[in-house]
Amino acid sequence: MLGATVVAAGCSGPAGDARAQDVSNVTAEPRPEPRTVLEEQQARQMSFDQWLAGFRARALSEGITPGTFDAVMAGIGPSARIRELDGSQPEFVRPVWEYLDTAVSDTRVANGRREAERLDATMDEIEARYGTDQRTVLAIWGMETAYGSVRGDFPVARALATLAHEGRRRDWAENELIAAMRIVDQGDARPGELIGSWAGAMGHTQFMPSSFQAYAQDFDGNGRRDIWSDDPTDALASTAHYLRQEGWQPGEPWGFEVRLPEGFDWDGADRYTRRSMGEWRARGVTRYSGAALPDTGEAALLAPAGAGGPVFLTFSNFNTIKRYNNSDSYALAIGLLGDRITGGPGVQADWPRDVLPLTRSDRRELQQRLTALGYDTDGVDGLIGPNSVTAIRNFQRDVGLVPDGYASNQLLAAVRERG
Ligand SMILES: [Ca+2]
Repeated sequence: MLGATVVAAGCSGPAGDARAQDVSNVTAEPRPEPRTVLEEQQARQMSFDQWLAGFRARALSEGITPGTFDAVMAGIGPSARIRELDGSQPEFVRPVWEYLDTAVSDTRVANGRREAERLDATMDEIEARYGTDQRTVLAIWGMETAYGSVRGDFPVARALATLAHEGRRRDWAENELIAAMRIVDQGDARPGELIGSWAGAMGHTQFMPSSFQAYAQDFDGNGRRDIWSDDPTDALASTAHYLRQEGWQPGEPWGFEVRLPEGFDWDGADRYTRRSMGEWRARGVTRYSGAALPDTGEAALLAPAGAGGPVFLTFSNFNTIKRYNNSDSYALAIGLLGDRITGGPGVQADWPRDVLPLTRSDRRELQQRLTALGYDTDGVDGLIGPNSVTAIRNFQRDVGLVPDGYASNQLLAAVRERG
């Protein structure tokens, strides 16, 4: 979802903030009296029609032709299924290793190698034109739609109309719907071809309509920017174009796994701060193989499961991948999948599968307890950001633990022991 800010389980792709769902902002509307199912349906249907009338005026004022508006919206009503999908929020955080087991499965690697071979010449041409690493483009395709095999079957107009009518992200959904209509007005797709995910992401690499408007490419030169058809050429070129425009640095890696020395200095070593290779070398960091770090580039230190698990240096291209889907786990999966497609080893250190990440309510408890103990987390929101990481590290230092800042079940137990 291009432009997303948070990953929800089960969908991904350039899909704007449909997945930028913070459970703390979701509140049920008060219902003074229960209504019958029929009354509910009538009330909702009426308000949908009211919404549609207002939205039609807005879309036409922004240049959508009446014929396109009416063709795209013909027979469209709200979808209970989409409302349900939009409202679901997982309480339990999936450990990163479980996510990677699925995301970078042997099957996805094998299928990626097959596609890399099949599309070899096309991928070379796309990389030559846009400068974006083709392994990364292949990996995004593999992750978003299993190389085009699961491209979504929701009518995008219905999905976006449901989300706009529902109201929580009305402006966003209306803007995307207008962008979708513009695709039809421009002749790139017919109304019935606007098919995608429940959140409105379309085609092989799951572009939102606004991302399509900004970045889609007619790479095969047939006059249409076609990201929906069985031929993935335009979609892959569009993805390469997107990444390059969002800052891809040709020739730089996304990152790689590293090894830390005994007694590693964790001070200022975190996922937020990029440092030179010289600085990391001075702290004793090597490639996982033991080989020296490269001479150039700047990278941050990512320890997704704390000091007891695999550790990576991540370069600016890692953050560019996150422009596609703003999640460290997603970007790590893309990097690792691309590596493995081209024969790389994948993750080499063992994951600490008994040290679990905390649920959202556990994270709140951790923040409350740390703050009470004098380690200020700057609020109790259940999200572990830089302030919480600093508080955790200060606590860890004071009690003699490795100050990796990782909010695990073991850390929470250690905090509970001290009050
Ligand atoms: Ca084309």
